[in-house]
Amino acid sequence: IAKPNNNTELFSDHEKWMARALEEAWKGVGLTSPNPAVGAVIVKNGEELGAGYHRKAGLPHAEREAIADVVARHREDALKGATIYVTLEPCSTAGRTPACTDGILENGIVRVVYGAVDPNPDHAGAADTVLKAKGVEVHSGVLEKECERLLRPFAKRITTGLPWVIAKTAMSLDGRITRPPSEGQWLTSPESREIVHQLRARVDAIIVGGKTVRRDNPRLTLRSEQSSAEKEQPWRVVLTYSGRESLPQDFHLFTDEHKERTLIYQDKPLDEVLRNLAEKGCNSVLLECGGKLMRQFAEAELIDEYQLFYAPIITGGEDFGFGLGDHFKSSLKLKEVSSQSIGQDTLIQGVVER
Ligand code: AOF
Ligand code: ZN
Repeated sequence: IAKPNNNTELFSDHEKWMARALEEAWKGVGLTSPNPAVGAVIVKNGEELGAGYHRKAGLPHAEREAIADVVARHREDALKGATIYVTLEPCSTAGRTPACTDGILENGIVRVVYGAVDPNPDHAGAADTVLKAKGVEVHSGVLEKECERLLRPFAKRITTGLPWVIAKTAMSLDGRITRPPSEGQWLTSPESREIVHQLRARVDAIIVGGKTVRRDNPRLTLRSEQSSAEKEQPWRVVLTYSGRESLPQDFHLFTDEHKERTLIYQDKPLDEVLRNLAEKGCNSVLLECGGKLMRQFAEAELIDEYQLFYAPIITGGEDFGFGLGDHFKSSLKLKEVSSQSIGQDTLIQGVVER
């Protein structure tokens, strides 16, 4: 379907600048919980005047970061008559920080283009009314899908009280998560393990079972270059039936410099654990557990996204990545599926259809 001719220019321009705003927003992924990752760009006469992203809850929102960037690089009145592109609808009430709609109005910005409506019921859709009443032109829904994708973890928590759950498993082609005992512990290549580290930097908590802890004595930490003053170490969550005493007290999780970021849940329903993590401000969690626990999360319909790393080996053995047992009531179906080569491995990603 052809777009209306006279709009083609404007439309593609909006998308171009929104793509820039998304680029800014991505810098904040993993840093902003319980807030969303948001990016903004300010444009006038076809030129970028400044940009910014939300860095941390309690710090200025993306819009105010971008405004401050323009003021730092140009004169303050450069903002008069400008357009702001923001991945999320600007907030219209004060929270930890003042309302962004006020910042937009005070600085003489005349046009607001945003991607996704704020899933936060305090704001959802309110910006349009507030801004239009003061004569600001508002466009919404530009690159909406991409903007919503970025917001998913926040949207899930704020609308359901549960975090966005990513299940990560490294497996042999026959679906096993351990190798013959005479071989090393790793199934996948160093390249895949690097991707897993990047994944950890995007989430707020990592969940494993007691069995994995006993077997691997994992650290579940970010690499030093990924952690910073801004990025807190994700919570390291251990689910156990037999309690903390059953886990070796000299293990990394209990002795290293992040030991206060280790949480133990004993005998708790999985949704209760997730709810509790959401209450602590987690928008997203990563499951790095073994087959049995992974299966329980899947059966309880708590998994939102899969990241499956397949190593080009066939191992046999008993440790299936998704546990053993009867069929599920019905298959989980994935959408937005992609596959890519990572070193020798194949990564298959997908989002669970609900
Ligand atoms: C952000 N960053 O760039 C935008 C947000 O407590 P506050 O003041 O930080 O407000 C958080 C809410 O503001 C958040 O739930 C979301 O609805 C809205 N927009 N939040 O953290 C941003 N634009
Ligand atoms: Zn705001």
